[in-house]
Amino acid sequence: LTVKMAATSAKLPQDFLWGLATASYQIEGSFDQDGREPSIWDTFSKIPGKIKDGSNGDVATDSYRLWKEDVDLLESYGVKSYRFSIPWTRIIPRGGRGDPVNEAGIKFYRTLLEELIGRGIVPFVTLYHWDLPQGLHDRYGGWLNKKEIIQDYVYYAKICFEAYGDIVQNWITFNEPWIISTLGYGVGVFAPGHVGNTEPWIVGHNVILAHAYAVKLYRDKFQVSQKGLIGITVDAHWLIPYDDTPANKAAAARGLDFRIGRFMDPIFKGSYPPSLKVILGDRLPDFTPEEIAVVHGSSDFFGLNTYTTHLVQDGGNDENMGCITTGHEKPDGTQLGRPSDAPWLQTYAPGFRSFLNHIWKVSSVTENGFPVKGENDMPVEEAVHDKDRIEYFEGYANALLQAVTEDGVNVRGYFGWSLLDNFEWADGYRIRFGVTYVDYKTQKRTPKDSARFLTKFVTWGQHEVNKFIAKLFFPVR
Ligand code: GBH
Repeated sequence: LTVKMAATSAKLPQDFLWGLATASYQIEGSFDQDGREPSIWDTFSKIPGKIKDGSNGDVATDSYRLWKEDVDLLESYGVKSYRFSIPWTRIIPRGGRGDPVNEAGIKFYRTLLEELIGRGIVPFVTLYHWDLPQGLHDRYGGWLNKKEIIQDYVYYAKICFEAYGDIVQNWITFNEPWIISTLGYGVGVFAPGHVGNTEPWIVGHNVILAHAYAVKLYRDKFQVSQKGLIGITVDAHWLIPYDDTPANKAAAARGLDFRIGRFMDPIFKGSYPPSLKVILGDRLPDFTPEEIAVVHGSSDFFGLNTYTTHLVQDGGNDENMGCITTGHEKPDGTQLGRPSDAPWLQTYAPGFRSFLNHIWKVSSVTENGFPVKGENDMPVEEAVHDKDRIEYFEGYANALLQAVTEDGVNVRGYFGWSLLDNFEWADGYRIRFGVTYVDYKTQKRTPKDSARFLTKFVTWGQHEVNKFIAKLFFPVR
């Protein structure tokens, strides 16, 4: 296996975190064990027609039982960090601040965290990766009910800070608020499956506030002693104008306003991007002065999940993206990059470098990965030779190195998606993102070539940086 490094004198920060990521509902299974109650994804995935292959996360990769095997894999891959999510439904199964806390759930993640730390793997914990307790949705409308949901989310966060904050130094409040609000409450392809053009903006607003008040609590009560970082992760494709026309250039900028500025501008700049108001008018909620004071500055880092680049043209009526149309086909009819198994994703590493430069404050790329075309139809012996995924990671990791070493962008971590093939939401099990192949009948895990590639890349890169740092990355037990 050869590893081509663009920047041989790579200087990544000493504490740069190379890692892999997962999320609870996509891997855990054991949906009714140890006191767990349903989330909106349990309910949604069981509605006929919502998941392409009719599957759900009842078993997934069985990681609630096989978690130790997964930690073995992480260790064998030599990653420095593991990003996973804690499901609210195992901590407070019915969700509310008056509902019982589940000791079995608390204990499970404590054990997992201690195991990771014992093996020198830094945990990066997401508090919410889409699995809202169904109880809260039924009781008061979940994310639509500002007054209730903010208090319940902050209470849930508090339980986690208390239970794990002494050993968790990296918190992500929310994974991808655009997906939560827009795909869940507007387009309806994700849980809870609502369709409409008002709810997404209310939900997005409430998620920002829940995030901000949880961060305030962390900073007021925990950060001084626990000394961790807390922030939020958004998702976006890098957007390039289809051509040089002013309308398409403006469309690309507007698309970024709607996908990430919608969340990151209130947090980093103190207000929504003006382009939102133009299109949404009164449907965009306002922050009170007291609220915006809490929201502004409420993230210690800019978490970014990004997989691909889209070409943008002005027009269309998809107001969720600011009335733009996107695709991968260039004006000359050729494709931007290599197609994957998911229609929305093509390889385009130069776009990644541009994106990192655009968000010069970026602190952590919290997801980045590739489903090889046709992989699900291959036998395992073939699937593990995932050349296209290696090419993808190689291109993106080198783009990252260049952004840091040549462009001076401050990137602090990189998490490949994903440690395992897993439940790919509405696509079910048909699309595989893992660097580890999972046989869903036996739950046997087989490392793919891309896992070994990442190990080499990380090892080699650190070795070049400086042998001492290499030791920090791979603590000898
Ligand atoms: C990440 O979201 C998620 O955080 C992670 O859980 C997931 O497994 C990973 O992506 C891979 O998809 O265009 O209508 O087909 C990234 C944002 C959200 C982009 C869903 C693709 C597909 C919806 N993704 N979206 S659609």
